[in-house]
Amino acid sequence: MMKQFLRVLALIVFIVSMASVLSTSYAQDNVLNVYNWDDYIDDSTIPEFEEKFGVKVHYDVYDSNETLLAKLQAGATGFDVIFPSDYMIKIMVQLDLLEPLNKSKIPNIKNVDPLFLDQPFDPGNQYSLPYTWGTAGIGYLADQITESVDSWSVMFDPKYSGRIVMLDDVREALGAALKYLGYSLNSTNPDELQQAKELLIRQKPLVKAYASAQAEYMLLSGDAWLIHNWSGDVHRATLENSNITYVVPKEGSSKFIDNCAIPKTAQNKELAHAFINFLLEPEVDARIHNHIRYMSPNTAALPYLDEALRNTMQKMSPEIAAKLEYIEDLGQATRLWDKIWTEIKAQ
Ligand code: N2P
Repeated sequence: MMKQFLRVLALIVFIVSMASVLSTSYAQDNVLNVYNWDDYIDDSTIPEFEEKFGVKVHYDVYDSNETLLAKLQAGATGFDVIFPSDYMIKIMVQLDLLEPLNKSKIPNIKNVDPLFLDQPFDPGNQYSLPYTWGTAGIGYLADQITESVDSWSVMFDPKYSGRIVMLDDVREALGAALKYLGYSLNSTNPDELQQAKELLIRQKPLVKAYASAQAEYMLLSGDAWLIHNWSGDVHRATLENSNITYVVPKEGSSKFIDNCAIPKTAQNKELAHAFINFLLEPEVDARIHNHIRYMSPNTAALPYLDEALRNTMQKMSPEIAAKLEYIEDLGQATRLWDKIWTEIKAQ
């Protein structure tokens, strides 16, 4: 009797411990942690991936490259797929934070327009593949701002005090001020940077908020009339309010390519590759871009893109396009930029 009881007990202990071993490995193999920019995916891609691959995706968002970098540098190991911009890929490679991609696991690379491959920030796409691209500029309410808007000057006009929102982003905000002053947005010249700093300090009393993710909603609610923001976020807002207009100022601005990459510390590199490959499926890519309203670097997705979005992609004038710059790594000057930004924010 006693023996039989012990045998049953042993069996129960065995089953419980096997179940916990199995569920641990299940948890590791079947969970993908994605860390993306806010508002950078449609609603069906994640559930569709979860269903197709029988996995669970944890999805979290950030609103600047610097936030993403700080998280990784602070030792966060919970991310399997991230979406740094061009210059941030370069910085992360230098800091040895990225895992080389195994291209044999991403056959959909064939769908990517070669124009967006092999860029100076990642020669040979060893660590990254392009996800989307766009520009920074000004989104405004055309029913409130009746003058023609073609220059950064509106963002410094006291008439619009309390209605102006600037990106909460060191590279973009200081970069816009530098462009308005006629300098490169990658300037490391202390005198030029001092002028940009003074300009932003003079502007500060007019600024309602420094905001990135929320700016589009402030424009939609009418709390802001002029927002410094990225193209897709403003274009998405135009679908809800046709008074909203996006312009790239004539002095020039930033352009970017945001990319999929896998951190070195990722826990599930296999699934991370599968996810990147999934994002590059033509229909998936088109559905995402039809929603986020940024530009797609995926040639195979073009036939599935909304016509309005395709037109936006072709619309930019060559003169303005020539004045756009990619943000670049500032090297040693990063400290000076950060110091200036902190001083502006502290005003
Ligand atoms: C999306 C943010 C755009 C990213 N909300 C700019 N690199």
